[in-house]
Amino acid sequence: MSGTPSDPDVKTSVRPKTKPALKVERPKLHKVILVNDDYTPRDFVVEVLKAVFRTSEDQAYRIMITAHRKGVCVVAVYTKDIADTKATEATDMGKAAGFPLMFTTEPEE
Ligand code: TYC
Repeated sequence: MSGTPSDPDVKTSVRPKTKPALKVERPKLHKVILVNDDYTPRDFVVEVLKAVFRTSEDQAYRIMITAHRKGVCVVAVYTKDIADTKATEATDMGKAAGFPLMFTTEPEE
């Protein structure tokens, strides 16, 4: 049939494989790190983790107890803006309640 794919006169076009003008780079991810202290109640840490990082109760407890035992625990990774915003928001929740709870950020390797 004329003009159909089976018509030997209709050639399938081949797109030239050219390099993109700019490399598309993945944004570097930043870790949010929970730091242990001697004063913030465990339950409060768990509530902050659930509220700011949207973790389950179980996951929040595991993160809290890891920081409690080892000194620090990676909570999650995000692009830099989101990691910094969440670390500040979570640290401020501790401050507002009178606790020295601290979250920091650092770039992933
Ligand atoms: N160490 C605190 C306590 O015994 C609990 C705690 C855990 C605080 C983790 C901060 O990042 C933290 N009450």
